[in-house]
Amino acid sequence: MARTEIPVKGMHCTGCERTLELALTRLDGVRSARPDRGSERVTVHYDPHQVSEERLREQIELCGYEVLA
Ligand SMILES: [Cu+2]
Repeated sequence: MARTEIPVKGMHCTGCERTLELALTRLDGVRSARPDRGSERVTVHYDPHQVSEERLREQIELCGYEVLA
């Protein structure tokens, strides 16, 4: 299991956080996703054999949020 903190711009409310949590945990291999709009980060625990960090970032962008760096 791997852990990453992805910097995300554009989360404005609990609805945004919920949207990203659901979109990420829908992916195979994602155990948990914890968006935090205060620190503008999403912490994800995932199995790198099942899903890549690149795929996690893509999923966030598909929801309309900007992934930084
Ligand atoms: Cu929102």
